[in-house]
Amino acid sequence: MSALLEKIASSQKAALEAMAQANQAQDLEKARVDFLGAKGQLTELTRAVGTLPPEERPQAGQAANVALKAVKAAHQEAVARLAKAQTQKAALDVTLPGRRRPIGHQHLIGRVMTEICEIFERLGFSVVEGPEVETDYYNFEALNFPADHPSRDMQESLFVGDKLLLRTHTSPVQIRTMEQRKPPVWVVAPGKTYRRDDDITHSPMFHQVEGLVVDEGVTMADLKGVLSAFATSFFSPDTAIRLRPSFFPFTEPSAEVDIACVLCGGKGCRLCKGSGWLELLGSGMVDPALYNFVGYDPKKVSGFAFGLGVDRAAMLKYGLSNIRHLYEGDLRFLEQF
Ligand code: 2NM
Repeated sequence: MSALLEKIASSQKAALEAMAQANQAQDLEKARVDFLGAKGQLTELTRAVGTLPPEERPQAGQAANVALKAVKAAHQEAVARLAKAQTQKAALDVTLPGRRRPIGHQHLIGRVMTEICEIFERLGFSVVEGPEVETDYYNFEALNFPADHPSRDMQESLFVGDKLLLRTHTSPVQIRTMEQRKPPVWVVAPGKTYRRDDDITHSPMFHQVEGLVVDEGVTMADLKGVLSAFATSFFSPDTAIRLRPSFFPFTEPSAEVDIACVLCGGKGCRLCKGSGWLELLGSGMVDPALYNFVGYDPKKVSGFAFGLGVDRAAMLKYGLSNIRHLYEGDLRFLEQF
């Protein structure tokens, strides 16, 4: 084999390698000029075929043509490969908007608590707050609880000291308010409350809104009117209420307030256990004994009070069967509100 044939073969090999390895347009262009340009290696070798003795020319000419064809094809292939990489890069559109992070929202309990307070504010009440760690005096004594009342027991309440406990209701806030203000008093006290309770319908920490109205000439009719207005506003405009006799140490008389069942409307179903009614809150006329603790004159003023479980109200309004749904932080539950 002639020396020229060998040179053509090795130049073809080098050209194919350079084309295949080119990852940038300018590398590819350099390889094209080096091998296929006017003064490129393969171009020169092809030209050199004419200087061979006539009998060697056909074989060398054919080899040069085959080499040129193969290297040109490799060049085309490399051009296409680089163009494709370029469009893939362009597919990353940096002007597209970013992925949105999900935004949270206020917890169902907080929202219902706010909603309840707003209803009472529209009725003329103002919102008052107080400490969650309370003294025995404000939590029990001034609320007319006898010394041997079962809820004063360690089994029922969460004590943090001898005469200090986590408040078992927000009523102490009402006592503190009466100490500070003269009648007329129209207040609601929302907040966290604590009891030694933990089952499917009880949580050791729960939420209450308690209300208190004290003025001259306040009667049980006012109590029923206010609580009826609340029930129709919170549930639906046709929600009926009824008062059932009950007992609380701080009210006399006392009444449990029921609403017509939110599920069956009063016909009787599984939720209301066939009665047509659901217990919503406790209430009553403030026991005059309380006025002596706060310096009000029981002969001049009268009032009513009520206590509403926010968790329970939320469960009734949204048809929840298990109080734990409110406290487990499961997004599949919370995202529905
Ligand atoms: C209830 C039921 C009945 C109540 C009483 C008072 C206070 F301090 F003013 F006397 N606040 N809340 C009350 C009355 C609470 O909860 C079931």
